[in-house]
Amino acid sequence: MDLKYYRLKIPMKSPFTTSFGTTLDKDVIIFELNHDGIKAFSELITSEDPFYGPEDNTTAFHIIKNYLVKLIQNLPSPEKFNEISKFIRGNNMAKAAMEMLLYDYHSKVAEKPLFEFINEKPRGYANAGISLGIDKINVTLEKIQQSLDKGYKRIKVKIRKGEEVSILAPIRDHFPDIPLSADANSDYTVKDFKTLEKIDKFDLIYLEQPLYHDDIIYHSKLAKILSTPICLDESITSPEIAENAFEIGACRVVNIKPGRVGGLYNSNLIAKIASKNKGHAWIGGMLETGIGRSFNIAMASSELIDYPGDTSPNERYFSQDIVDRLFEMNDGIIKPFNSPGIGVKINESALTQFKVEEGVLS
Ligand code: OSB
Ligand code: MG
Repeated sequence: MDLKYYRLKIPMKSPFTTSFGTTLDKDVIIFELNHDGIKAFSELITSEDPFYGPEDNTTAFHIIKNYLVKLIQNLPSPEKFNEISKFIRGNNMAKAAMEMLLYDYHSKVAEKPLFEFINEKPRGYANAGISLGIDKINVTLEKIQQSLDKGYKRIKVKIRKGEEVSILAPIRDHFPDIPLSADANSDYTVKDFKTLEKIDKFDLIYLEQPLYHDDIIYHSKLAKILSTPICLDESITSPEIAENAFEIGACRVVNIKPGRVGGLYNSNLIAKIASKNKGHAWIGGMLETGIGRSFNIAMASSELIDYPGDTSPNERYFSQDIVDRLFEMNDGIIKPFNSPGIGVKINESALTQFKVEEGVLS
């Protein structure tokens, strides 16, 4: 088994601002496995800084290089990998990069498209929403109109403390009836419940991760006060926490990012937990390249994923992506590729253009 990595820096089409910072370039690590004529890929969803969650590119790469590479030498099934990597605590994003590499590999061995390989109930397509970063309000209004024209099924906007009303009020004035949500990326605290109550009048489908990145208890208290349903993103790091979050009423909706929960196996378990609790699930994103995106779209093509996700086609993020095939969206629907595994590979000229480092791990 040969394993290589590439570190790339890819310019984003436009800056993406959240409550925790602005992304101008995508600084990403891609893995490429070669074995017996099969080539598999995966993408690490961490970024340079630990601002979304506790891992970053450096910590995750350390875990992969010094702990996880050994565990995938015999190309275990993803389920088996989940089991044998449990003794390494946390570090889900690092684990997910290896787990998804195994999923791509094994679905290629089985000669099945990934969306069929991983989903017990494949729907065959993903419902697409868009996540818009914080901008001047006129820019946001214009981007919303363009997104609606393109067919997106749900608009999500980023908010931050002190700007919730100045962002959401003009949006609702201009677009009274659109399916709208807001994502705070953990910007509020237990002292802000009064402020958060102001959000109820905007009739959002849900409010995403208002409080602490690792909390479910305060979210369950907030959920009792708000009429707006709560969606958890950062806090849901395992199927067990998802189970608890639904049980105590901390959320009615869950944003599943395969990279945040340790991979696709856990993503499926969490989607089932949401459904069992009569909640809702959708697939989020981390501004992935076409490699990570193809895993997200495969996962989003399951019947268990009932809400539109942050799964835009490649062109929304990059003028030049690093893959040989691009997703297309029609009427807010994106179809996964119908060839084995993720169905995309690296475009060599884009790789040369954006590569800042490469190396061999095995
Ligand atoms: O919280 O969902 C988030 C991007 C980076 C970090 C966190 C988040 C996001 C997004 C973008 O909302 C989703 C996407 O389009 O990939
Ligand atoms: Mg989020």
